[in-house]
Amino acid sequence: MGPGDVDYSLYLVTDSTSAILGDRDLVEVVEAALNGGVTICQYRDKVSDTATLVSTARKLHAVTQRYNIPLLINDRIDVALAIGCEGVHIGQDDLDLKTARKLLGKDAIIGVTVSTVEEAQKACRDGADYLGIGTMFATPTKTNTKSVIGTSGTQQILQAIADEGKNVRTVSIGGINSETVQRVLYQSAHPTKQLDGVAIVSAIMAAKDPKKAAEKLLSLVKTPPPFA
Ligand code: TZP
Ligand code: MG
Repeated sequence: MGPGDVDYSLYLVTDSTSAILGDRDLVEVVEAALNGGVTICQYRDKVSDTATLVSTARKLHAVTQRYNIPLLINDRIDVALAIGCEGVHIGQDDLDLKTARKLLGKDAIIGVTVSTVEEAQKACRDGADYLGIGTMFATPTKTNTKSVIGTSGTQQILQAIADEGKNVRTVSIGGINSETVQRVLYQSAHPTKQLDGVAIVSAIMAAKDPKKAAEKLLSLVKTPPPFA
């Protein structure tokens, strides 16, 4: 699977904090979510040490490979290289995209978080495969976000990407759940550039039944809303 073939419809971003994971096993929760139809997964772990990151990433990769979906690592190019997974997701304060590309190669999937038109234009020009556009809505999962941009800010960024003329894929992130997902997709859409999917942490990871939560979200992503 090359970077161009990726299905971004339902992008699971993991969380290892007790507030979201509780005492459940991360790999089991992720596998349940994959069973429910998650199409791409990012291992995001701000609490574990490097040795734990590598061993957990290996376990997650064994599972995502069985489901034939890509596994990306948040922030840590070294961890992605160590386990040989499909790519990384980097923020504005992480190792820069051009250096990440040099280290990981042209076949790696590299995504970048963007909150502004300027950040989106730069990431397009520097060769991002996809952009994580956000923060859509304020969320307790990430409180140090620079900006909450809503559907109108997201639409402006989609327009800028369309103007760049590059085939960069896009997902929205922040506060997306089964109540908000259709509004996010349809109110953000620009006439020539729509979101390819939604990235979700708590609405799947903290759900009592992550499989059911993923199933419901995927069906909402695939269904035009009543207000379209
Ligand atoms: N980046 C911007 S918001 C966010 C990240 C990683 C967290 C999204 O979490 P949730 O629980 O889906 O709102
Ligand atoms: Mg980061």
